[in-house]
Amino acid sequence: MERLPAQPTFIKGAYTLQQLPNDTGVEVAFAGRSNVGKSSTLNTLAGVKSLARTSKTPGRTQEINFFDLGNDRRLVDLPGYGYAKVSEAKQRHWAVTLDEYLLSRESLVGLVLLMDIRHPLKKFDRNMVHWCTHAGLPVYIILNKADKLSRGKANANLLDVKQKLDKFHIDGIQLFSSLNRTGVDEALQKLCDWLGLPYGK
Ligand SMILES: Nc1nc2c(ncn2[C@@H]2O[C@H](COP(=O)(O)OP(=O)(O)OP(=O)(O)O)[C@@H](O)[C@H]2O)c(=O)[nH]1
Ligand SMILES: [Mg+2]
Repeated sequence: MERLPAQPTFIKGAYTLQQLPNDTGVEVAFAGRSNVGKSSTLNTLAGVKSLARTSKTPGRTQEINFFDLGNDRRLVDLPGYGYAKVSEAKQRHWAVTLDEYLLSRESLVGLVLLMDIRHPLKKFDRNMVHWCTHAGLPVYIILNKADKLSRGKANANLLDVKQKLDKFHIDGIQLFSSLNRTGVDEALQKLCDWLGLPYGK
């Protein structure tokens, strides 16, 4: 399968929790540190090049962006965490908003947590995995930008992260690259599973 079986369309960007779309149906959110490739991954999986805005400069996504897949299914592109040049007040706003979103969002069925395969398991990532497993929110890990490493090194890092998260109940972990399409099929399978969409090769 090359892309999701339903074509996503942009619904809206929310800066505050009051602006979120109705909390019905099911949605899957993409989280991770700034610049790990959340928006790019979403675009690759959707099969639409510029659905979510991407950028070489960290801090591109500044709102919680919602994409409609039809039948009350949604994808959610979250703002990146930990970009120093974003003002402290704004970072605090996002930390609180993100916490609240994760805590209260009933339609959220799973979180895709992206990490740069070259720098996995930073403090934010550990906190997120910890939090999700305690809150009972399924978390699936994508080690992104796998094209930046040799296949051997990428697989070694995958194994290492897996082992380090051994005691946590993560839903799965995989390598990914938008550049050479490593792991696209595997990620689509997970998304379809979570969203209740048909999956076919
Ligand atoms: N080599 C490589 N670069 C990638 C990949 N995915 C994303 N990038 C690059 O990483 C940079 C950041 O990508 P974004 O998708 O904007 O990252 P983001 O996580 O949404 O960033 P914020 O919205 O700022 O948090 C861009 O320059 C992308 O081209 C990948 O699989 N491989
Ligand atoms: Mg982004």
